[in-house]
Amino acid sequence: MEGIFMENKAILVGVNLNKKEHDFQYSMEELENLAAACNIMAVGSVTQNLNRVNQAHYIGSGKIEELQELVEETGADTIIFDDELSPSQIRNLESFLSECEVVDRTTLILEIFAKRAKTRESKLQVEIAQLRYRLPRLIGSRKSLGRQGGGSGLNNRGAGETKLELDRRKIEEQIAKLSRELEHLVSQRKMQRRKREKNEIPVVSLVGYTNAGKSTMMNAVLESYNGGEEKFVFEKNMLFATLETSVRSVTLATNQAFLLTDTVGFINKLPHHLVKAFRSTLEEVAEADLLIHVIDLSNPHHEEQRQLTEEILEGIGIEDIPIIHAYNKVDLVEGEYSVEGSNNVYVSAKDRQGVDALTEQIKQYIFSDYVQCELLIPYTDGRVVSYFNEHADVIAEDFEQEGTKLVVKCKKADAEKFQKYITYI
Ligand SMILES: Nc1nc2c(ncn2[C@@H]2O[C@H](COP(=O)(O)OP(=O)(O)OP(=O)(O)O)[C@@H](O)[C@H]2O)c(=O)[nH]1
Ligand SMILES: [Mg+2]
Repeated sequence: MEGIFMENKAILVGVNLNKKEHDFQYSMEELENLAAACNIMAVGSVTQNLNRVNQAHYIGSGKIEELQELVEETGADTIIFDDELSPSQIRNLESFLSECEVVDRTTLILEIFAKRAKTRESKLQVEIAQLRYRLPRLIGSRKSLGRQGGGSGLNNRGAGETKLELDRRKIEEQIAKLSRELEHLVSQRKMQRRKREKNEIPVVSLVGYTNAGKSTMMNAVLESYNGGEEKFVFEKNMLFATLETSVRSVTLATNQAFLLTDTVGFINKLPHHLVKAFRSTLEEVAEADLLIHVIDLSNPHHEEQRQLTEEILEGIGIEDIPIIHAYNKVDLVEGEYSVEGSNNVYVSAKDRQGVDALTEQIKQYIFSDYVQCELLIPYTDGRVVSYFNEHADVIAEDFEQEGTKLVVKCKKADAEKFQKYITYI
């Protein structure tokens, strides 16, 4: 399937609104990466400074001519716009540029998500987002409708060619059907989660911009504390390597356990259909006890990426959860580094550098209700000693005449539960 795109050559088009030069260049670079992730090679770009985009065709008419010339020169077959185009903008542009397929940033992101989705849940989420995006764009767009099977296929893939033949009502029915299935899966997962809550294991979620190193960080922690016994998660230098949330349990040397979750990465101009479709995945983040915001310090745009991630988190209603900023990839940063703000740790997930410092921070947040106490447990209650050995950080163990003397750091709740054995707190 991927072969289809190999020969695709595209021209990237962007509008620099109000001359926000820095952001703009970055956005265009990112668009090129998104295209590459769809196996499309950028062979040129057309940009325009505007105070607001052209309602009818996004860029001005003069620019369209320039674009046409560039298409002829380069033999490009696809034109990619850096912003989401309205249905009528796509239609108008296609009538000017009849030889090319006109797509936008959203199409690319949806395409990448469709390619990477593995579980039934994420497949459903992507398919629903694709159908929602496509629905208004099918109407009246004779060309896209007649195109299935031909063209580069960007508008036709993922949700399946046959669905393009469906009329609006049928697509709506399809969205409803898939949404019901998704809801069912989500409610199943909620039940599992509730079970976990009963066990009162704290949950720590890794969040952040795509490619920041969340999955690598997860693997670094797993390797350090679980001896690599747990299944590692997929890490790769590509946008949106992770689409599904993975949960692993981590047990520290102090017997303190927590669940660590790896999540989907964010990106600038994340399509709103996708945010909506991935809401259930993101909701899981909202239930975490602590967030580790992974930031790629080696990326010159890390500050923008940090802000964007925080905005998305706010957008899904995450405000009260404590956050640790884990500045990652320090091995790539030359010279001194230090970023303003509190709760910062500096790590190289790849080189396993700073992982201990990060876990120390994690411990301070999620195990803050631990207390140190001394207990004397009669030999007849040996099971209590076993309990503390499994659930607490045992600092000292002595065998005295009356029983086992333990000095432990344990949960407050445990100290209360076994109060009668406590000799000193
Ligand atoms: N040099 C260096 N590279 C790193 C470090 N951490 C991660 N990487 C690399 O960065 C790339 C992305 O890492 P991932 O862990 O997949 O990133 P992610 O945040 O999970 O990305 P998504 O799943 O796409 O959101 C991989 O090629 C990693 O090897 C680091 O500390 N130093
Ligand atoms: Mg990942």
